[in-house]
Amino acid sequence: MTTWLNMSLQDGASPIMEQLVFFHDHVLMIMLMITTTVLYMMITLIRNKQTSRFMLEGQMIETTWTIAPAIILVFIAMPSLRLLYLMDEVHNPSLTLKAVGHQWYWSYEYSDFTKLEFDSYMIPQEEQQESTFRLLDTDNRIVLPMNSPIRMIVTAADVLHSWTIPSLGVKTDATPGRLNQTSFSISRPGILYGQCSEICGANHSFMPITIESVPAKYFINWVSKMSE
Ligand SMILES: [Cu+2]
Repeated sequence: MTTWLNMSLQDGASPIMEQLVFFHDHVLMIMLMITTTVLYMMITLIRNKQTSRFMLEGQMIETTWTIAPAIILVFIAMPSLRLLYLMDEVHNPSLTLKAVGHQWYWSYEYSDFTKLEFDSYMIPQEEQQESTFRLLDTDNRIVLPMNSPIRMIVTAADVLHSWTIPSLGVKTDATPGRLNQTSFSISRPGILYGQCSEICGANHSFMPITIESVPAKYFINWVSKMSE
């Protein structure tokens, strides 16, 4: 989750998010390269008093400054497309979780098991404890096994919502009458936090998402306890 003074992205908790962070840093390096070059050129132009009144064209420099940006764009486009297609792929999921957005809470259905579904409300301020995070913790957390490919099905019951976990690199619109699909695998145990990311009404800020990522055997224990 985001902690104090964290200005960058959250640490990746899935292989895809790790790659997204690498890509973000890669693009920032290219931007740094361009901005320093442009800044240098602007400063030299301001400081230089010479003018070339009779120079109307320079074939070499014009060819260079047309082709160079095109090459730089290819170096951004290629890894970007790679990630786009990796994120789109659903790799033979071992579990499916359905999230339904409501005004203003999420409900979840584990469609692989019978009668395993629950609502997940934010813990109100009066019931906060030492261990809970204000506006981020829920009464019923999603429990998911780590290191397993998981398919998310996201939809809504009333208005648009958006199911988001920043550390997994997942943000999927929840639309009434539509099933959106996304997938991820969590690479470490822990609690992951997210919030609805579509302005969905008065309590939009108060429908957080919490995932408990646990080893597979704990997950099986949890499932058998829940379906008793
Ligand atoms: Cu919402």
